[in-house]
Order: sequence, then C-alpha cells, then structure tokens
Amino acid sequence: MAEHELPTGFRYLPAYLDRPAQEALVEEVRAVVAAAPLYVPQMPKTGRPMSVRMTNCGSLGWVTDREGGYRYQETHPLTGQPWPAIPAALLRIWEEVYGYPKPPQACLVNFYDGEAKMGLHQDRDERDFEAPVVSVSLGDQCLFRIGGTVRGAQTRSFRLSSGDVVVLGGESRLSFHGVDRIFPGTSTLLRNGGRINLTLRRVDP
Ligand code: MD3
Ligand code: FE
Repeated sequence: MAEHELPTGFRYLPAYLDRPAQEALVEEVRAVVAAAPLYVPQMPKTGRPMSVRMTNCGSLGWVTDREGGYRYQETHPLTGQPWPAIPAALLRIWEEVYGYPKPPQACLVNFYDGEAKMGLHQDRDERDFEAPVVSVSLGDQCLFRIGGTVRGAQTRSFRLSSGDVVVLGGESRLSFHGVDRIFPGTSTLLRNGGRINLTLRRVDP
C-alpha cells in the first residue's frame, strides 16, 4: 500500500441503502436479536469485556470468550441454539457488491452504544481470505480507521454513516481496522440511538 492510499480492494459505497431499506433491515436485525440475544464478548485469556455487544446470524457465528478465544461456531454461546438465518436483503447485498461465487456463512452483528469502540485489529479467524468481508452500517455515525496489512503502517480515518456499505476485498481483506468512536445523536434510525454494524463473512474456502 503506497502512503496516503487505501489498500487495494477497499470499496466505500456511501448511502448504498436508502432510508426505507435501512428501516426494513433494522426490523430484520430486531428479529435476529430476539432469537439470538446480544451478549458481551470477552477477550481471550484476560476475560476483559469488549465494549461492543454482539450476536450473529448464519450457519456460523464469530464468538470470543476467556476460555475458548476467537472462533466460529454453529450455536449461540448463551442459548446453545443455532444462529438464525441471514436475512435475504443481506444476501442480496453480498451478491451485488462483489459477486463472490459462494454465499456468506456468518453475519456478525455488532451493537455500539455511545461509548463503545473497537481497537485496531485484523480479521483472520476465517480460512477463506479470497472472499471479501462486506460491512453495512446502521444508526449513529462512527469514526472508522483503516491501515495497512502490518501493524504500525499509516492509517486513514473517516466517518461511516447509516446506510453505508464497505467492501473489504483483495489486499484490504487483511488490513488493520477499528472504530475509534461513535457520534451519538447523528441518526434517527434507531429510537434509542447507537450504531449497528453487520459484517458478512465467508469462513470455509
Ligand atoms: C477491514 N467491525 O466486526 S466494519 C469487525 O464497524 C469489525 O463494527 C467494525 O471490524 C465495525 O470485525 C468495522 C468494517 C470492516 C469490517 C471488516 C474488515 C473493515 C474491515 C475486515 C478487514 C479489513
Ligand atoms: Fe474487524
């Protein structure tokens, strides 16, 4: 990645979803959360709680706790039940933005309240790095940061707004990224505020 540039394969699609589509997707997420409640993930080894609350839909879900660390599994860690299905509207976005030949297996649902953030990290618990990660933002804006594929490389920051889609393919698939802060009160989509991020992922090659 050249300095001042974003890694190749990174695509930012602002306002990909209009307001009615965002509202419909929020209803789908509410149904997912009703079946698979949001929970507080723990960092491996330390057990330190993350500030984001999480759940999943799809045949696999990404989970983390003190004992087991980062992993994908077929069931919700608290209910023991299979994750609910990925909503059709999300499967359509996955097909539209990249055309990957296989469907996503996991959709991680991250909920950020006004104080939540996510430190700079790579997503490398999947076995298929050819598949992109596709992110959909709903609700309050956030300050998103993306860097290179080695920690310490220059990073760039920008705001993600409700309805924005980000596609992380190619080189960007293994880039460091995180969420530095939420901007409370910047969206009317969610009655009680906050931000939802949905990331579609393929785990198996
Ligand atoms: C760049 N989520 O769930 S979405 C995550 O807004 C995660 O909740 C953030 O990082 C959020 O792992 C960022 C945008 C995103 C997602 C996955 C990526 C950017 C990425 C994977 C590789 C590189
Ligand atoms: Fe990530």
